[in-house]
Amino acid sequence: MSIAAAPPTTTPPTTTAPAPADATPRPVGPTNLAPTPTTRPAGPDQLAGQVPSGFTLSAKAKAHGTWARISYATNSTSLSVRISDHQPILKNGVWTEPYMDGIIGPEIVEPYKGKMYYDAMGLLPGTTYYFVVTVPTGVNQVPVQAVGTFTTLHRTLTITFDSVHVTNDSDKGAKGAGEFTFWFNVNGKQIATISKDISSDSSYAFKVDGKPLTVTIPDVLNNDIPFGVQVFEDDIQSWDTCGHFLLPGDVWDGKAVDQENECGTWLGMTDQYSAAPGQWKIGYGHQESTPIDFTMAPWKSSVHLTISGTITAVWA
Ligand SMILES: [Ca+2]
Ligand SMILES: [Ca+2]
Repeated sequence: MSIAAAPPTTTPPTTTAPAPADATPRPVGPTNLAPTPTTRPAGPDQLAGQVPSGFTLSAKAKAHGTWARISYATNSTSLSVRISDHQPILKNGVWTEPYMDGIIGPEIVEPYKGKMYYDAMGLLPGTTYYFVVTVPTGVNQVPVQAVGTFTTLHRTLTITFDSVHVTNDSDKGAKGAGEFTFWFNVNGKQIATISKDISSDSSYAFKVDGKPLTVTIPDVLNNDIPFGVQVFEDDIQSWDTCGHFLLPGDVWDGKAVDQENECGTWLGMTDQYSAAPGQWKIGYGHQESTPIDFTMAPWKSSVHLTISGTITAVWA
């Protein structure tokens, strides 16, 4: 596993003008978004009576999937960062967000040596945002701001059902290994069926055609992804009639069967991947590229087993 995008290790530029000579092409908005206040198309220098504040500022953004890092350089001891999905406008010489309800911020940031950045968390994937960084200045001083835009990365989700560990196959003594059938369902679709005899205190790694049991879902934006496993342990004898239950060879209709009788044991287990941005969990925020492990186990049953799997988000 790896974090896809390591934090920048380079020190941000320490001069203010012109724009920082970073190698990253600065995205261009629908209209001219000035990269630094020094290239402001109109405003401060046309405002009568304003004097330079002496503050310097430059800023740039690096977008991830659900967060972005705004790196800046300034000689100010304080500044504010505002992130919005609305394009800022230049009004009376000041960059402002038209709806004044930024998605994030304004956050007051106090720069100190070694941490000249602000991480905007809780963003949506595949979405364009704008940032406005502002150094507080006096009313008679030329505003010191940096603006820019970035687009968060798209998410491709991979769900892998790794293995099952059976602690009790429900088939006592000489009845032999449990005769299991597993139906796998992801996002409302059956993706695989596997039948396998597995005895108590043993594990089985799921394979389909010799490959891991994996499903990939492209471009997961803000929709949660449900998934589940249906299990049947077969005890059918020749004289039993179990016609209306899910049986090997059937297609799972999505209804969870939770039943135990002389014909066998049916279990339904479900879980879901939450697409909402999170901050401090594995698989979210700074750890958004770290695989999430999951397990599923029935609560009450003569069959005791645990299914293990992994969910991985890839951002591009
Ligand atoms: Ca049984
Ligand atoms: Ca059995």
